[in-house]
Amino acid sequence: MTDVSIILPTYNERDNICDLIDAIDQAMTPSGLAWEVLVVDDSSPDGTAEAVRQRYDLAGKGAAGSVKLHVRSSDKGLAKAIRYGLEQAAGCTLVVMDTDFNHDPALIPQMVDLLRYYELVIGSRFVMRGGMEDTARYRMSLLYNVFIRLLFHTQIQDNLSGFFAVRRETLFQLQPKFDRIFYGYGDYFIRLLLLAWRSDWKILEVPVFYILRRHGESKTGFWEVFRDYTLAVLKLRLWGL
Ligand SMILES: Nc1nc2c(ncn2[C@@H]2O[C@H](COP(=O)(O)OP(=O)(O)OP(=O)(O)O)[C@@H](O)[C@H]2O)c(=O)[nH]1
Ligand SMILES: [Mg+2]
Repeated sequence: MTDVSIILPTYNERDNICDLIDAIDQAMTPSGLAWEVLVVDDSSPDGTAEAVRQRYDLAGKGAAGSVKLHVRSSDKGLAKAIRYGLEQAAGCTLVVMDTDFNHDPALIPQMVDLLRYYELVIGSRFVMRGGMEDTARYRMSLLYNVFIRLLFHTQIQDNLSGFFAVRRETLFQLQPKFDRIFYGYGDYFIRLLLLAWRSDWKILEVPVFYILRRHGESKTGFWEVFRDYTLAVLKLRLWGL
């Protein structure tokens, strides 16, 4: 039985992915939980999948931790990759995080444990001790989150972190709405949180401090993201989910 599945969407993360999996291993092993990592790679041209294949025994059975690799060649994109990972996962608890060290893997056991008391635990830059090394982006994200909170009348501070833990049975209550949640880029997280909020889930935000990505390049330009998220948010406000 797998206790925890950690979904890692990747696009051109060759120089981060193995270090991150090793860091997850270090964080999870003392917890005594059986875990799996699912790398969901959208055919990265930089050889991300190959790096994973070379480093790990992908058929490894019986170990407390295992690594699985899924390479997708159609219907690409961050949100769709995450949905794919969630649907392939075997764990009772599901965790989603970025692969570039923005999200601290050391927090995973604590987030999983807190699901004893909460239905959704999210990493948040905007609660005490949360933050971002990139201060300009921190301020802009903070403002943007205030905008989202005001627009939807929620109390969630970080609607864009994309770092979360949830029990499978809780998340899959929303399965009939997955098509309406999982598309686009990080805006899927706004839709997921809004539904969770409206479903009265108990949500906890734990502080996460984003360090700069270790290697590789961001897939997102600021203005492009700003435009896409604003369109997504307005669509959600006007037409709902
Ligand atoms: N499978 C898949 N993963 C993606 C895709 N686009 C981005 N990712 C992954 O999603 C995560 C977030 O992407 P980032 O480029 O770090 O985006 P960001 O966090 O907004 O930007 P920076 O932190 O500034 O780099 C990373 O793990 C990426 O590898 C995609 O199209 N498919
Ligand atoms: Mg990032």
